[in-house]
Amino acid sequence: MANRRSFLQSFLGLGAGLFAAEKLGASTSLPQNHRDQSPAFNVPVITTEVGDMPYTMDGDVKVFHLIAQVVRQKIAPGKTLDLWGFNGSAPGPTIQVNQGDRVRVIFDNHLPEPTTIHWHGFEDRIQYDGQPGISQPAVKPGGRFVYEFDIHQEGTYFYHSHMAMQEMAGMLGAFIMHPKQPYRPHCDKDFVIHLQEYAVLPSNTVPNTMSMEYNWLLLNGKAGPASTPLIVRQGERVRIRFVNLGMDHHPMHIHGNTFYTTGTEGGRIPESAWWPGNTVLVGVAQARTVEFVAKNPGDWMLHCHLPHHMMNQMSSSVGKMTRTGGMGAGGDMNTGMGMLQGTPGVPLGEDYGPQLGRGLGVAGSSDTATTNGPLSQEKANAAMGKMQTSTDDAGEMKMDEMGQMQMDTMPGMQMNDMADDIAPNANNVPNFPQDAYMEGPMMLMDDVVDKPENYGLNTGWSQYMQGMMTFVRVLPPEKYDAVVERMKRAYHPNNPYATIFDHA
Ligand SMILES: [Cu+2]
Repeated sequence: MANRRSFLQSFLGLGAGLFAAEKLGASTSLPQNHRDQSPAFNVPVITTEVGDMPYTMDGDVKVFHLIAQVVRQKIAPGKTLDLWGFNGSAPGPTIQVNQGDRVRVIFDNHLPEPTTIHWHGFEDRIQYDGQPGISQPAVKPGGRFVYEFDIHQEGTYFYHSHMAMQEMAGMLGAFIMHPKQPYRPHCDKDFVIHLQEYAVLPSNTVPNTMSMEYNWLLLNGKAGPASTPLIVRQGERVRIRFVNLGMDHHPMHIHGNTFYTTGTEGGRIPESAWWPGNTVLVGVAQARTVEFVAKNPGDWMLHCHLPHHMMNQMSSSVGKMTRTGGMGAGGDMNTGMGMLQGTPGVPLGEDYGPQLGRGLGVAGSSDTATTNGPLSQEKANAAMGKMQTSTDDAGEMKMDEMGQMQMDTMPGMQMNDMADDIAPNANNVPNFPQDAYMEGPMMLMDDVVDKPENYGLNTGWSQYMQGMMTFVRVLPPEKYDAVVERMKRAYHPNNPYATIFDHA
C-alpha cells in the first residue's frame, strides 16, 4: 500500500516538478494480479523511443516548454533523416497531465518559417486553438506563443503543427489527459504508439512531404527492426493507445490476443460499447485505445496489416515483371515518388504511360531490370548497395560503401545464407520474387539493433521485422524480470521504461 500511495502522490503532482523523475520510477513497484479486486488508479503512459516532456510548476500551473526544431533522427540501421520535430525528436515527447490541471505550454519556434501548434480535440478557448491567421498570428521564426488550458477532458489527445506539410515532416506528439476517476478495470501497462510514414528518395535524408506514397513506415519514429518491443509481464492488463497523424490509415493487428477497443480520440468509450477484435483501423487524425489481459506468454507481433507497411525502403524490385524485358519496372524517382513535373504535371497522369509502382532508378529513366541467378558475393553486394542509402555523416556508413564491403567484415551485420533460401528454378516460378527481393530474406541485424527489450528473442528475428512491426512480449515472471533488469541497467535504475532516444 505504501508503494501505491507514494506512487499516487508523485503521479498526481503532489511532489511539484518531480513528475518526470518519479512517476515512472514508482511504476517499478506496481502491484501484480490485482485487476478485479483492487481499486483502479492511473499509471503513466509509456511512449517507447520518445518518452515524456518534463514540466515545472508555477504556483498550481504545470508549465511545459515546447520547442519546434530540426531533428536528426535514425529511423533504421543505416538510415538517418532530417526531420522537423519537438524537443529533440519526431514525434515529440508525450505530454501527460491530469483532468483538472491548469496547463501552460510555452512554445518557441526554432524553425525557419512560421508555424502554430494545434491542440487536437481540446475543448478550450479559441485563442489557444492554434489556427494560424484565424485564432492567433502565426509564430514567426524565433518567435514565442504561450498556450494555456484548463484540462477538463480525459483521454488521448495530440499536439501538432497546423501547417499540413510541417506535420508530415514530423511535427506531432501525444497529449495524454489522465482521468480524475481512473478507468476500470485497472491497466498495469499503458503504451502510446504513433503511426507515421515518410517518403524518402534514395540518398536523401529529407522526406518528400508532397508524396502520396511512402517507403518508410514508423512506430514512434522507428522502423522495424529498430522499433522497440512493448515489455509486459504475463497476466498484466495492457492498454495501447494508437495515434495516427499521417497520410494513411493503419489497421493495427496483434497476434495471439483479443483486445477490446475502449477509447477514441474523443476519450473513453462506455464499457457496454467496447468491441472485441485483433485488428483496429486507426484512421488519420484518430486515436484508438485497446486493452487486453496478456495471458498467453510469447513474443507476439504487433503490426500494421497493410502489406506495404511491413516493408522498408520499398522499391519496384518485386514481382515477375522486374525480371523480364518489355515493361518498365516503375516510374523514375520524380514520377514514382510523386514529385510534380512535366505537363500537365500530374504525377501519374496519362503523359507518363503505363508503369508499375514506384521506381528507384535514375531520374528520367525506368528501372533497370535485374537478372536472377545464383547468388554470388558480388550480387549480394550489389543488392546491398541498392537497398538502403544513408547520409554523409562522418561515422555513419554509407550503404554504397557497404555494398562494396564483404558482408562478413561488417560488424554485426551478416547476409543470410541465401543459397539455401532461393530455389534453383526460382526464375521459372510465376510471381517470383516477392519477399525475396533482397535475393534472400533481409539482412540479419540482431546485433545492430540489440537493446534490452530484445533480450532473449530468437536468433535471426530481425530479418523478418520491417516497417510498422514490433512485438508485445508477454513474458513469464523470470524472463520478465531478466529483461526489466537489463532495461534498468541501460536506462535508469528506478525507471526501466525511460528509453534513451537513439538520435543518430
Ligand atoms: Cu499501415
